[in-house]
Amino acid sequence: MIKTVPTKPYTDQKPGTSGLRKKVPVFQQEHYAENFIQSIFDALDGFQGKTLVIGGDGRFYNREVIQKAIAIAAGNGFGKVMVGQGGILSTPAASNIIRKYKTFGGIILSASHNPGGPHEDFGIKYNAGNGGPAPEKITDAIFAKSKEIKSFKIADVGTVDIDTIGTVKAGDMTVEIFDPVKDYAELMESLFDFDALRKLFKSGFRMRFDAMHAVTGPYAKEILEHRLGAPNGTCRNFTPLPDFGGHHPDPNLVHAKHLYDEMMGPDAPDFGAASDGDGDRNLIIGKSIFVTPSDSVAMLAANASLAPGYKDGLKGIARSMPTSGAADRVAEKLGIGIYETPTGWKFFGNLLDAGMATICGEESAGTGSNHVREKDGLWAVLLWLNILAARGESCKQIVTEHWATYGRNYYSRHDYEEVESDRANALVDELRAKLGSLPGTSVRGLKIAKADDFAYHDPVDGSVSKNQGIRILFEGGSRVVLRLSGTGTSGATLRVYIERYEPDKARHDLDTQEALADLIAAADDIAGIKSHTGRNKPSVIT
Ligand code: VG1
Ligand code: CO
Repeated sequence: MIKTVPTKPYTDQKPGTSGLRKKVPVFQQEHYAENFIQSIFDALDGFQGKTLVIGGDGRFYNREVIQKAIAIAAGNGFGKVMVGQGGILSTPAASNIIRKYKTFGGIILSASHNPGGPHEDFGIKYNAGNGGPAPEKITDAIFAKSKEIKSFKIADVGTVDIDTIGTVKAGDMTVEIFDPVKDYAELMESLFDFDALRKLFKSGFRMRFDAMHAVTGPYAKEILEHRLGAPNGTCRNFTPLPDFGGHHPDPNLVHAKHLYDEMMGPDAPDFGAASDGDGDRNLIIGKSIFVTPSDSVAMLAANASLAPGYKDGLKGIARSMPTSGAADRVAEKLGIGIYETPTGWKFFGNLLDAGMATICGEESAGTGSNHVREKDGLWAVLLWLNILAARGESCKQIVTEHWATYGRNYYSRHDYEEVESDRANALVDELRAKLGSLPGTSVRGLKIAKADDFAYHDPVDGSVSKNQGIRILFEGGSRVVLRLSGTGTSGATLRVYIERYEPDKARHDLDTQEALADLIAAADDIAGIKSHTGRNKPSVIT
C-alpha cells in the first residue's frame, strides 16, 4: 500500500517567521506540498508508531493538503493521526491538543493573517512535541532536506472522511477525527472565572467579537455565546470561509476598521475584539478606546493574577524586540524577569518550557501564556474579560489608570507592503553599513545613543540568532526599529516600528501619529525610506 514516489526538489521551501507561506498556485505545483511534508518528516526522527496532529484554518486548499498529509504520515510510519473535524483546528487549539495528548508533534495548515482563496496564500508549519512552532534548528533542517529530496513516501489510503467524528483506519495507521473546539473550551474554563463572566454578561455587558470569517468563529461561538451566555449576535462573521469572505483576516485598524468604527460610535458595545485567520492574534478595542497590542500585553500582565489560572503571579514576561517597552515597566514593578526575543513565537518556546516566562507578547497582536506554546487570540480576549469582571471598571478606565501608573509608550508600526525585493534589500544593506557611524549624531534634534542589528542569545539553549532587526535608539529612550517581514508572499514588506515613552500624565491623550511625528521623520532621514521604496506613505499604519 505504500509507494515511494520520485520527485525533484524545489529551491524555495525556506520556512519564514511562521512556517512556509506561498501563493496557492505555487502550492498546487506538482508534488510541492508533498515535498515539503516529506521534508518535515525527513528532518525528524523517532516518530515511528507515534501520533501526529493535523489541522488548519479552513482556507482554500486546506482539505486537499490535509488528505495529502494523512497519506504521507501513513507512508512514513506514523501510528496515528488526530485530525480536527472538517480539517479545522486553530493554531492555539492545535498546540493544546499536541500537549494534552502528548503527541509527537503537529502539522498546521495556515497562512494566518494573509488572505485566502485560489490566488491568495497558503501555508504549512510544523509544531514540535511541546506544542510550539519548530525552533530554527528544525526549520533549517527542513529547508536543507527540501533542497535534496528525491522521493516521498505515501500510502494509498483513498479519501479519508474528515467530517465525521470517530476513528477510522488509513492503511495501518489510525485516523481519529475529533471535535476541534471541546478540549480548547475546557482549557479556557480551567484558566478563567467563567461564573464571573456569566454574571458579567447577565448584567447587560455588551460585547462584539469579529471572527473575520476565519477559524476562531466556532470557538468564540461556543465559549462566548453558549458557555458564557453572551447574547446571540455577540459573534460576527463566525463561519470559517475558504476565502475569508474576500477580506484579509488580519485584526488591525485597517482590516477590522468596521469594528473600530462601531467601538468609537455613539452606541458602542462595552468591549470589542477580533481574531485572525488561524486564531492566534487578538485585537482589543474598548468603548471609545483602542488598546495597542504592546499595551495590551503590559496590561494583561499587570492584572493577570485576577484570573484563577494566574492567581499565583507570573514567573516572567517575554516580548519580541520590536514590541514596546510597556511590559518592561510592569515586570520591573512586579520584580520578575523580562526577556526580549526576535520576532516570531518560536523564540518564546524555550523560555516557557524552562518556566522563566509566563506571559509573552508581540506588537503584531499576539499574546499568550504558558497554557499552550502559541499565541492565543481568544485567550487574550477572555483574560481581558476576566479582568474587566474582577475590577468592575471599563476598558478605558483600566487603560488610562495603567498609563497614569506606568507612563505611556506611544507606539506605531508602519508597513510598506510589496516593495520590490531589490529596493528593500538595498535600504537594509545601506543602513547596516552605516550603523557604526550613527551614535553621537543628531537627526531632527534627536540624539542617537546606539544603533545595532539585534542578535538574540537564547538564555536556555545558548543558540544565537543574528540580524533580527535594526535598532536606532535615541537618548531619552525613544527608538525606531526596521526589519523585513518573514511572512509575506510577494515582494518585500518593510516594517518600521516607532516608540516614544511619555511619563507625563498630562500628555497621555495625544494623537499617536502626532506624538511620534519627529521620530517618523527622523527614521526617513536616517534610512531613506521614501527614496528607497518609492512610496511617500506606508501601506498600513497600526
Ligand atoms: C509577523 C509578525 C510577527 C508574527 C508573525 C506570525 O511576522 O510581525 O510578530 O509572529 O507575523 O504571525 P513578520 O515576519 O511578517 O513581521 V501569524 O498570526 O501571521 O502566524
Ligand atoms: Co495568526
